[in-house]
Amino acid sequence: MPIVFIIGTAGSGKSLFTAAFSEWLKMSKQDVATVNLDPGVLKLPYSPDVDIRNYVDVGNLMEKYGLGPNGALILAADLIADEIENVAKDIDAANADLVIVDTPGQMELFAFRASGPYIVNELTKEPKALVYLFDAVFSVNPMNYVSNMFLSAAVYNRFFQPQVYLLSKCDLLPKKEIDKIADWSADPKALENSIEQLEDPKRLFSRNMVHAIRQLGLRFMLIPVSAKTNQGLNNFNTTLERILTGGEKYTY
Ligand SMILES: Nc1nc2c(ncn2[C@@H]2O[C@H](COP(=O)(O)OP(=O)(O)OP(=O)(O)O)[C@@H](O)[C@H]2O)c(=O)[nH]1
Ligand SMILES: [Mg+2]
Repeated sequence: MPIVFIIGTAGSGKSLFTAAFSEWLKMSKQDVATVNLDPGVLKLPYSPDVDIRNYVDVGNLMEKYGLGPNGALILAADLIADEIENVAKDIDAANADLVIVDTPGQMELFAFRASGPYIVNELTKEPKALVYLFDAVFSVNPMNYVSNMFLSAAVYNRFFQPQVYLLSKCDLLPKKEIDKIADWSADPKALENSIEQLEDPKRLFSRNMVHAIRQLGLRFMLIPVSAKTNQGLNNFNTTLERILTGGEKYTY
């Protein structure tokens, strides 16, 4: 069964998007399973079919090793790799046609330690994709947007898997602003224009960053979505189906 990993900076909307998209798929009778890979999360907006917290307990780690919350989270992020067989077994038992994986809150614990790429590579040999969330409220500033592009390129460099780019929480901005951010992803010149209009002396550096990214050949279209209004889910799903199944539905 194909697997999609939801990734993004802390608070970018990974968990709520996992909830909204899985519910939306279920409404169209698609057979989907959700996986929580965040060992530190206390409350989730969905009931995961597979939950890493059954195997890795951050509270226990703090007690057992005398760690603070951050140290325990780092240890937990490393330990989830040891549980990959259990997670794979639970995913198999869920017997769905598509698996959505909600990754740990702090992206660096997943993307920039050894366990994340190991899990993505080893969990399945079936088609997979990463979904990278750009938080719309953060990305509305062109320099923040450029920083996020760089982060997403760094994530791509770690996983080397097909990556889909979402503009999350787009219900929080006026349509005009959302269109502007989407334009930046479609047209680097539009992004450069917005950067040039800034008074900020840092804009020269941002402009050079845009050039560097263009040289990497990383071109992508941001898909605006909202986990509150379900806007953009159809569009996103079509893109995902194309990548994971060559355009077929997951469930017939
Ligand atoms: N308005 C609005 N709020 C959202 C949306 N998605 C997420 N949020 C809110 O943003 C906050 C963070 O959302 P989460 O889904 O927990 O984000 P996350 O990336 O899983 O966060 P961590 O795992 O804690 O790093 C919550 O208060 C959500 O209610 C959205 O589409 N629209
Ligand atoms: Mg989360």
